[in-house]
Amino acid sequence: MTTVTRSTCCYCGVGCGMLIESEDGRITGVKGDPDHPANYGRLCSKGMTLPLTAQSTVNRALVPEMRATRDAAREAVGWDLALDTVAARFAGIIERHGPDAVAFYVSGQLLTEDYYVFNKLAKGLVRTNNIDTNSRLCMSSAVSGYKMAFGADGPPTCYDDLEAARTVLFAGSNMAYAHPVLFRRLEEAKTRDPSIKWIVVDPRRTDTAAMADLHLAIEPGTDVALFHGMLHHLIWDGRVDRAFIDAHTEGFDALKAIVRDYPPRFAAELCGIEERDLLQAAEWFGASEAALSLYCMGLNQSSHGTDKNLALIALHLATRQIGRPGAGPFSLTGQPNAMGGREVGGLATMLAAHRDIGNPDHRAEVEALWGVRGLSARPGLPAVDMFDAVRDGRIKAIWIACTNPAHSMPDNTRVREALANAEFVVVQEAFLNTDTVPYADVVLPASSWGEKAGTVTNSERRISRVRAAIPAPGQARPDWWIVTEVAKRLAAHMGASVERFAFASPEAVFDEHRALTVGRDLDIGGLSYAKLEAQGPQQWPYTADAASGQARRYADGVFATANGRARFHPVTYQPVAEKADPRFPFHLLTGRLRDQWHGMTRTGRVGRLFEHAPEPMLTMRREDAVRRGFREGDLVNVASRRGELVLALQLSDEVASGTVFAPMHWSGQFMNRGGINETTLAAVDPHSAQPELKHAAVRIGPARLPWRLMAAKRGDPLAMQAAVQPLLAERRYAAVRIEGDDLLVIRAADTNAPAQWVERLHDALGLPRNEALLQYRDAQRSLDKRVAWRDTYVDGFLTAHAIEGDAAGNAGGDILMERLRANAPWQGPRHAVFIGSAAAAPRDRTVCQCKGVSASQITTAVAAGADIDALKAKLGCGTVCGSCGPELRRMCGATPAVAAARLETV
Ligand SMILES: Nc1nc2c(c(=O)[nH]1)N[C@H]1C(S)=C(S)[C@@H](COP(=O)(O)OP(=O)(O)OC[C@H]3O[C@@H](n4cnc5c(=O)[nH]c(N)nc54)[C@H](O)[C@@H]3O)O[C@H]1N2
Ligand SMILES: Nc1nc2c(c(=O)[nH]1)N[C@H]1C(S)=C(S)[C@@H](COP(=O)(O)OP(=O)(O)OC[C@H]3O[C@@H](n4cnc5c(=O)[nH]c(N)nc54)[C@H](O)[C@@H]3O)O[C@H]1N2
Ligand code: SF4
Ligand SMILES: [Mo]
Repeated sequence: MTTVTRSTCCYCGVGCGMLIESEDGRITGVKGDPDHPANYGRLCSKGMTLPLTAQSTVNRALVPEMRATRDAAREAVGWDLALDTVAARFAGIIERHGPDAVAFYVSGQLLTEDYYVFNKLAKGLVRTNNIDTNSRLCMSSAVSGYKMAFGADGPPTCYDDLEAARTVLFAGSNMAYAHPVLFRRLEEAKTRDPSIKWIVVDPRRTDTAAMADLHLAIEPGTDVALFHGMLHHLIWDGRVDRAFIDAHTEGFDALKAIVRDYPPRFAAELCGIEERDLLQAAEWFGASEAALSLYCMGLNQSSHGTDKNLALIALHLATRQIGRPGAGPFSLTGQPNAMGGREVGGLATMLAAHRDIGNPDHRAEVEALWGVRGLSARPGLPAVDMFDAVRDGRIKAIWIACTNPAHSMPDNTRVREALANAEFVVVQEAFLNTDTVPYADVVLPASSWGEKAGTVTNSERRISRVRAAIPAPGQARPDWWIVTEVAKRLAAHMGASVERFAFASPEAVFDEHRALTVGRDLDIGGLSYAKLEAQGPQQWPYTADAASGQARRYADGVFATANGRARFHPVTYQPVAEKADPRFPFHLLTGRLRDQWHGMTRTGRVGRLFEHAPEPMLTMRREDAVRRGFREGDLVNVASRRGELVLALQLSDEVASGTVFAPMHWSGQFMNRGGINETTLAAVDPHSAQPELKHAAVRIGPARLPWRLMAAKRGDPLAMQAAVQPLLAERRYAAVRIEGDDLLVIRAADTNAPAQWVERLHDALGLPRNEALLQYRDAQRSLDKRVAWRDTYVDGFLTAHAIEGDAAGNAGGDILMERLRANAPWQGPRHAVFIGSAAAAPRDRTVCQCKGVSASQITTAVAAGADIDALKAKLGCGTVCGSCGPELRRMCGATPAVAAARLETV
């Protein structure tokens, strides 16, 4: 019997409602919830494949683990011992060194209830504000921007504005990849009404940009100059709303004095774009009936991210593009519960329910509600400073939950040094093979998507229920439970009341959180689990006397500042923290791919999700590559002042000359190094402390690695991946991926043939060493080819192959790969399996994952005259989740009216 459980997707901030299907404690399927107001039944490629990520417990954290000393291996222990140990070690360190000697580093992927108890533990029991989260890397500039401009955090807009907007400005957001279901809503609105204008501000021509009416491919980091140039045009053309400015804002004249220095021509020059394009953008924005801006990491992840937010918000305020349907500055949240984290005050610089640590009245309110005294008035350390403090010993113990900082923090070598240096590290994880887990003294196994219950808040301030469909595997427990169990033990050590953490359920936690919001801007006094059950997901604020939540804020022009006026801030354009120079001449941009999620602990379990981008690549402009003698697929060395790694080259005209792009996703789990953050830098924004993850200066050189290996084997891909993972770091380049349901593919390269490594890989993969193995060695050409047969060649099925040697001799790799993929008995003589023309076509990229349609099928159809509708009808691509739609359109050559020469007025 199939059970259906209503829940929410655990990936992005769109917050799609999902119906999880399960049978006998196993998740069997998932559908979009037709009644959820975020997605109305839609899901993207990642959401649709969630059940596939939950099929196996390989690499899941199933039992608590501990190690006796730093050099010892971790061993399984009971929950009681693990919880007692964490509490005792924290208590000891707090007693010896004070509360600020411990820290908590948590995540926007925790549920609100998990987040709440962590925050209460740190701020209310330990009395340290050293609790920060990966949202510092993600949303903190948006938080600073909103607070400085409007007096309170949170977007004024809602998802219905996507359909009501007449001009949509995407600023540093690749929504086609990062918020796909909302992008579907925008696509549909524009199809219905093609007069809607899209402007995309992004140094890269992303799939989002390729669909725009106007793509402003600005130089990295120049957004403030662009927005000021646009505002300059609107001011001196008399297009600002002086009445609104006078009645509802302050600080305009100071900003105007600064904007005077950014005439459009000069601003366009700073941005590296045409002046007429800047003017066109200003016209479409300023004169629109409703202009909506959608912004994300291209603005936030900057050493001037707050300024970028403020300059964009200033455009909205000056033209009164706010407070009515379809208008407003809409910060898209990345993680499923980045908003919930902000609500419970889950950052080192804030208190519960949007209160401030530095405000004695706010502290007193929280003290009264929690029944405690002496909340710390000292702001805690934000992420980058926190790990620096761990590194230099000021912080002795750190508890990390639901995030993988050894991968995702900038300059992550520094973070690894910090973790190696810490006295005590706790990692609360659902999966064991992340780059952070090896540093753990204690691993606390957490239940994860489909197994846990609580609430999350999406980008439009909408609170949805998350429900468990199946029991957690092994002894994994929900995050809120783990935290309260440690908190009770720690309270006992500290002589504090254990009662304060005696929550019986997530609902009890939610009710306490709700009480703290009453009277605040995010008041949810009227909301409860029962109401969410009866009325479905609701937006905040939702006060006790309200019949529903509030879709839009500040519609009356009254803002959350003390005097009710929104504030302009006199910000100026500042360049990126690390300028390109002759030694490091390239601008490195980083970001996301369509089908992978962050460190890939979940998406990396599904073969299908590798098809769109099988290996970690560096994208470079074709001309730049030709000038350096690089070809598509070449391995290149990417080096910054901090670190280096080898990536395969992808040539494209999507990046500008002098700029390269690397995805953030790969880590030590799927490659030999800790990923692109070995090269990024920890420069942060002065207001938000958010690091500049979007930009670093790098040098790109050839990676001279003549020894190559290509191997693949059929079997349980997760088990094989786990066995191979520890070997990856030993090679100069190594990447592993899953193909289909049961193939693991490994590629490696190095300067010399490594002694013994191939044999260890052979054994890790479980290749046979009997007559089921056929091996061919050519010492002269230093070539070694192996094929493994199912059983002993009886039925002729290949189960694996490996080929290694000098690059020149490697031509047979593709043909063996094809023979393995064919999964049919080999017909010829055994030894002939090695022979074949090397002309086997390299594997095609899959564009449509739902229907398995490849790039070459699409290009062939397009060459024969197919348009997007014909592609859908003929090949079926783009007809299920729609995530490939933007790419299909781009492949059809539907190029946007970029750099429209004419200046139209709307
Ligand atoms: N598929 C997928 N979706 C995701 C995630 C994922 O891992 N995978 N993660 C989620 C999370 S947590 C987040 S935060 C969001 C992020 O969502 P987005 O911010 O939309 O995604 P990114 O690719 O990080 O960055 C967006 C764009 O910023 C551009 N950019 C770089 N520098 C600049 C600049 O100086 N100015 C401007 N204007 N643009 C610049 C980059 O070229 C990039 O295309 O995605 C969420 N959704
Ligand atoms: N260069 C570069 N770096 C970046 C970015 C970028 O654009 N460029 N983006 C930054 C941004 S915006 C973000 S948000 C971060 C994301 O960076 P991380 O937070 O490090 O990313 P994830 O891989 O999602 O980490 C979540 C971890 O939680 C685990 N997990 C999953 N479910 C549960 C659960 O229910 N409970 C517990 N306890 N654990 C669970 C997962 O296995 C995973 O290891 O990366 C940042 N780093
Ligand atoms: S858009 Fe995709 S990843 Fe984001 S919540 Fe919806 S289904 Fe999940
Ligand atoms: Mo994020």
